[in-house]
Amino acid sequence: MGYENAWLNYRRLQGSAESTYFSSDCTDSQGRTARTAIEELKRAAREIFGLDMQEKSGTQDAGICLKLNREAAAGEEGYHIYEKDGRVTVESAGGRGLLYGSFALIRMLQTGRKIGGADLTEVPQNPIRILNHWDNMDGSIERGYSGNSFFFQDQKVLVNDRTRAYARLAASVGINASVINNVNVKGNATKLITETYRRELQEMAEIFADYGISLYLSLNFAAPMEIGGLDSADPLDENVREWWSRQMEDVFTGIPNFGGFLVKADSEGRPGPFTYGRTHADGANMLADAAAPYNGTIIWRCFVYNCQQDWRDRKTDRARSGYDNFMPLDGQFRENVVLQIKNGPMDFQVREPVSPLLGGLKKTNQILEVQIAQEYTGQQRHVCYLIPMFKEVLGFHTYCEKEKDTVADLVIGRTYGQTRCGMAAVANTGDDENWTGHDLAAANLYGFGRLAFHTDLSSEEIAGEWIRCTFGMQPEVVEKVSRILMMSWPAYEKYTSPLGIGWMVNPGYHYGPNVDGYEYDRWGTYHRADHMGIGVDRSSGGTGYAQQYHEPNASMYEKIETCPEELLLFFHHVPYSFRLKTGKTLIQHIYDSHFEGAEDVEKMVAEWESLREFLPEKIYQRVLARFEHQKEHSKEWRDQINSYFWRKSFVEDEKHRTIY
Ligand code: GCW
Repeated sequence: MGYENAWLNYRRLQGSAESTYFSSDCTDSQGRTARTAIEELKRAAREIFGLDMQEKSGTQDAGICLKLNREAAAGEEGYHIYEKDGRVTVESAGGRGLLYGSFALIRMLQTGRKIGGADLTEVPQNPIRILNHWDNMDGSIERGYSGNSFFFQDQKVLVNDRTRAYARLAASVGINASVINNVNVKGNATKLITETYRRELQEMAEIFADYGISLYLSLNFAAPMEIGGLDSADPLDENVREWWSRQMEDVFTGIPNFGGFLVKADSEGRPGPFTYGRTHADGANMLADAAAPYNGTIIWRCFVYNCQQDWRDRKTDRARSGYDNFMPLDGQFRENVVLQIKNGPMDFQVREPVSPLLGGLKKTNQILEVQIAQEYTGQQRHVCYLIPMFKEVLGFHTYCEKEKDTVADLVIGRTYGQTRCGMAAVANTGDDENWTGHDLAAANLYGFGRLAFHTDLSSEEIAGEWIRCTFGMQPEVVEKVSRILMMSWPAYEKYTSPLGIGWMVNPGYHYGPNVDGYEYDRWGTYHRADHMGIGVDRSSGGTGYAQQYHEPNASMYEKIETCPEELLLFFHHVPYSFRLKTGKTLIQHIYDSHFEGAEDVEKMVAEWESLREFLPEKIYQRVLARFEHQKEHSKEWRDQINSYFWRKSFVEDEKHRTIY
């Protein structure tokens, strides 16, 4: 199946003064990413200006010059773009910087920014900017809503022109690392570290390297037993350590530009160090010692919780588990271990508090893990632009230090000076021709890359860039699609939540309303609604989760009066009669927000319908079809949740609307 160019949709610019720069280019770098950059500029010259760009040798007077300067202040991945006397220079200390700078130069054209007089320096803030693909060897994708995998099919690794197209898309927004297989490593995926798939992975790694992307793999902690013939995977067992050392040497020397491994252990049935009474530090450090000779990185996920919980038990709290498991290990991990921490303590719900591990850990490398695969946020059948959520997380003050205490400070490495840290996104891609299922979901993939590169960018700026690159610069399109994106996350929260309650979904699928879907399950996913009220008491009198935060956050969450209202029911069990700051009772807020959410979808659809004349009919119709579904489905959410709480509380809707 073919694929489209997503935001690299270079469209003709008639009679633009900028075309003078794109008549010729030159570079003094022989590196592969500089070569890639030159090819990209030529493609832009051709597709945007219809020009056949001439390459000049060295740094002669060309329209565009990619200048490698090892002393450049922008560093290896940063770039300085400056225009003088009719020629524009992209300067960097490294090949990745020249590539990112070239994409940035082209983005200036796509977004209508003038090149003349330009003087722009950008240095990526997050050292690691990584995509996690939960792709399986059979070609399926766990929590994938955009078709099948383009990395695997029928137990084989795929390397083809789509591999290069993927690397080009990722690099265009500054992604520098990618994990191609599911963290739930099963069956043949365990063998990805062996000779079985070596040739294809070498080919893929070479293509990734052309775009400055390091290939990573998810590994199976039980591999020594499953493919190594050992009878243990105990990280303190000498034979196991030996085995991993040999494996790591084989992989790191066999696959060029290989970055390291992502590990999900002792979680949801995956094997790990707990099996042997060892800690996660024992497990991670064993792998880190084996990878250290190659400067390999071990990314260890903190998504660990006791998934055997009894729903009757009100003391066990899944939200506590990340902190309880990993805080005692702070400072025990090797320098080449990075803990990957989900933005919230539960599991990518439409709204969660920031994980207290972020700001809790002071002596451990950290990566923030967010999910752009919309597992719980509409599965790319509902539009839900998540960058505003990520901005809230990044801007959250953890009070771990007197200053530089935000999540952004921590994962950028500004707080404690780490360099092995950054941001990860569970990817929303697949082999659909538009890459992301819903055309508007590409804004989350684009946005994650741009935000990881530059956490100070606003959600609106990112949306505006993406819209112009994807749909062109027609003002009405830019204005209305931006309005749709910016209202979509709040709308989704209104008709599927309220106030920090998640999990009201069909078990397993995580789609569609089912208020009690997870209420009696073993996963710790409860709302505890009764005829008087709803919510989970996580204050000291309840599970005590609120106390895992630094002051003043702990005290803020501890009390109903000071708890931020958007998380009120995550931290407290609240009577339906409770009056919110709006003066509304909680139950009236539940009714109102669900009616409003469904109305918001009607507004988004109307905005989109008014753009028909400005959009390619195929894309217009493709998005409209999803909007039609979202319109009906948001009403289903509204009516099921409102009816549930009307029947539980028997409190009339003050506006006497139809509730069933
Ligand atoms: O969100 C949950 C998903 C699982 C996923 C797990 C994880 C890859 O339901 O499908 O497994 O979290 O993050 O490991």
